[in-house]
Amino acid sequence: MLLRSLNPLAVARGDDIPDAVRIGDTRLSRSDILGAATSVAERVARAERVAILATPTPQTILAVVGCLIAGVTAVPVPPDSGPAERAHILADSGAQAWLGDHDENTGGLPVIPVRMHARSWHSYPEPGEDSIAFVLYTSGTTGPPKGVLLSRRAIAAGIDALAEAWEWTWRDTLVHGLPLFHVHGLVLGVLGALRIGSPLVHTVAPTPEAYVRAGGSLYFGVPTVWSRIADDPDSAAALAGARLLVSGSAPLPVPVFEKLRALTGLAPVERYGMSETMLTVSTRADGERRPGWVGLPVRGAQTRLRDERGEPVPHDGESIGVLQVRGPMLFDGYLNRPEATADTWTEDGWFVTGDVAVIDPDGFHRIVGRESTDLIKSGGFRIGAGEVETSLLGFPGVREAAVIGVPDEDLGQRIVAYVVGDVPESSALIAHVATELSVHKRPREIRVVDALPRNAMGKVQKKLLA
Ligand code: MLC
Ligand code: AMP
Repeated sequence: MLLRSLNPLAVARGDDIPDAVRIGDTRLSRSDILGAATSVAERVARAERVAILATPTPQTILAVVGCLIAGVTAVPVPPDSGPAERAHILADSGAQAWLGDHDENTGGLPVIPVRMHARSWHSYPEPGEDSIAFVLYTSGTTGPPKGVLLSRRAIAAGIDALAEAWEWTWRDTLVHGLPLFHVHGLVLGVLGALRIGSPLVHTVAPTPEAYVRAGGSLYFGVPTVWSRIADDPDSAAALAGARLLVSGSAPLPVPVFEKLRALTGLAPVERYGMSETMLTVSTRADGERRPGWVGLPVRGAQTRLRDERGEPVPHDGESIGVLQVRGPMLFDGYLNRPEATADTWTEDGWFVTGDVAVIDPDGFHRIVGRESTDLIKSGGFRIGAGEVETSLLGFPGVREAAVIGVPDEDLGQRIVAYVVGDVPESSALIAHVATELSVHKRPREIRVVDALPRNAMGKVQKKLLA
């Protein structure tokens, strides 16, 4: 029973863990986390949903764990989100309080500070496994981000399946420096470590030097992080003593895989996931690691390919289809969006990922790309073209805007905006998006054009822009 609990502190080992979490200069033992997070729980327990300013700090971890202990749904808010994005997240989620520091964009919510040194030892009953642990906001092709509802059951199943695939135990020290408002850095990267009982070193920023200094056995990164490490041979060589280097959230380029293998002697483990599905496919610690391929369905997950008419696509290693998945780690729908939720499920109960893939006869998966060009992955962040276009159109003088992702060595894809209108300076337009939405959603380049290519129906033909 204890092991099935999502109360991440109810791990298999009963003893304290001295450095359960190191983040920046702060070290927290398991009992520090339990005492301080339970004190948070006491102050939020009467709320249903609370927003958490998800800075890469110990306070964020205590706030999240406090919500899990109390059975309150947590809504992580990206710390660099601008007024438009933040207002949307707060209004759409219906958060009743703001856990974290005061700032000018707390939407009038009561602010509950997270006190590092407060302690409570009250014991809360384990909430039901169907209760919603998180609303995670993620971009769609159009419109503002949607709130993904993740249950305790989904999170526990997702973490346990990966622990099995990666042979992840309390003997590992996990290292990463990823943002604390997504599945990768927060759900897997913090709750995974706490549930399994493996100490976590969060490096605040995912730089090569910080990864080396941390001296762990299990490392998480998005491909941009691995590509920067591969370009820094001394840092890469210093990771040779690790057990597993895990890459995900975007495709790991084959040359980066090969460079890492040459410099560290370790072939990276690649895995595939989504905010909506946790991680469903991965290469295994004890299995083949094939460059450019993401491996096999994890325990409990199933996958299949369908063509545009919904017909089966053979798993022959060559035929391309849209990947559909199912399993206990999937989300419970988008908050307040029954139609969008229904659109992503087939009648027979599979989730349509929107990713195009190939499956070989041994069940190995290769992700070929996204079905829609309007979902961009830049530095591992998912960004909807529509959201950025709406922001650009709000800038005085901009009459039309079309946003695409173009290949980029460092970021995987780089956001480029084509704009029609009287635009003063590109930098003003870039800063407008960076401050209104969030910094990683800003175009890296603005191209002012006389007209956008449109088809007979008037629809912008983005393929011609690329
Ligand atoms: C630059 N900056 C600006 C700016 N231009 N700020 C405001 N306005 C402007 N116009 C500042 C930034 O604030 C930042 O400052 C600095 O410049 C660098 O910004 P950047 O170039 O955007 O960041 P960079 O260092 O390149 O980031 C790379 C990265 C990041 C890899 C660290 O992309 C990242 O953290 N990616 C992780 C994404 C992730 O976790 N995805 C998981 C999704 S879950 P400062 O001060 O901050 O340095 C998922 C499921 C699954 O996908 O499968 O896992
Ligand atoms: P997000 O919602 O931010 O979790 O983004 C999910 C998307 O990231 C997926 O739909 C994929 O397009 C992409 N993705 C995640 N992991 C991988 C991977 N290993 N290879 C290729 N794409 C990936």
